Amino acid sequence: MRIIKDSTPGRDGFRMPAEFEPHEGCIMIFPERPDSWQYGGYAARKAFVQIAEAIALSEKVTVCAGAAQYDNARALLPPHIRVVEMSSNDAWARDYCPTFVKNGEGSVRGIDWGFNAWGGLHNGLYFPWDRDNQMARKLCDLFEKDVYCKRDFILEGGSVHVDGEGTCMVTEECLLSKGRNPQMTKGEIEETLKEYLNVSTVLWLPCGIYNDETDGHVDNICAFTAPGEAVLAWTEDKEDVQYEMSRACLACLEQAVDARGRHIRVHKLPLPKPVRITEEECQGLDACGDEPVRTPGERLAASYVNFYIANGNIVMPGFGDAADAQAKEILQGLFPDRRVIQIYTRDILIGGGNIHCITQQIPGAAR
Ligand code: KQY
Repeated sequence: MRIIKDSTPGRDGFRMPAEFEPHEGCIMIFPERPDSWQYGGYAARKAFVQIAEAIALSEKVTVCAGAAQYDNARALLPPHIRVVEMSSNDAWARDYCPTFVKNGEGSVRGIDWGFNAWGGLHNGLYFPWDRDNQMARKLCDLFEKDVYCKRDFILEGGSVHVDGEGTCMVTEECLLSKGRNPQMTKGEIEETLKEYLNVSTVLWLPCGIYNDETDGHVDNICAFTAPGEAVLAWTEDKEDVQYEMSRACLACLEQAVDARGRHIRVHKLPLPKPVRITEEECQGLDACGDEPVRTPGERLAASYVNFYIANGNIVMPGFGDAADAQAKEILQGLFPDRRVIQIYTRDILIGGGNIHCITQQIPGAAR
């Protein structure tokens, strides 16, 4: 594996494909830390296994597990899912596994962004994050992909979405947050995204989902479903603080023009009723340091937008809410060639994210 420090994907003709383009496979990390996953992570691991199995219906899945969980991961996951031992600080594959880019000949490389646990010493969610920060490089080695070193730029995979045709979508709340790249201007951040994702247009949504501890990752509020089309997390409840946030994003999308000169067709995806953590769930979370702790009644950043697009399936969250079925129906309509599988993910939501946050696709040649 070559570590590329003297060039960029843009210069070399590599671009980040959209998630709905063909995959070679998917990477996940087995959950373990007891301050993220309630009651030692038993229930979260069961949900991770269901998600891995659903994705493995149509593409190869590799699960990284720390030494302490390796045997358990190997026992819980079926034989066609590969398990490799790899240390990490937590299990957010989207955010610190490599962002992969591809060229016209189908050659794939990784990008190794800097990772500082969603805000470093300013408002990061745990310390240390050194093992997470090594993962992109280790995985590129494992998958035999050369890797662009961009560790001087803090970026999580969940904070960007691309349409594969020159457009990238981010939120100002996240990319301009003080804990990431405070020394850079908005223009400089935009130029970096253009150069590394090889896009010509960056759409800046104002914000993400209310109380999302990632500072409003785009992957929880809005996602491309096809070139020129996106789903947006939506509520009609004017009393909900999310109402104005989603409206502000809609207003932004309605006046946006993408890299191909298209107006974005926006599909509203209903939000579940506010999901709040219970006293009992809070009691199941260990305290492992000075990280923020959850308090009973705290609203969790539940959103159906946090789904994964596999080669032959959509794997989406369910919350046991009345809107589960409607959200599933909408996604099925938008992806008629892929069967939508809905998985109850409250135990992942308690950790601070959902299915998209715990998966990372590797682009491939054919579907
Ligand atoms: O991408 C994400 N949603 C990760 C959230 C990390 C939460 C740590 N408890």
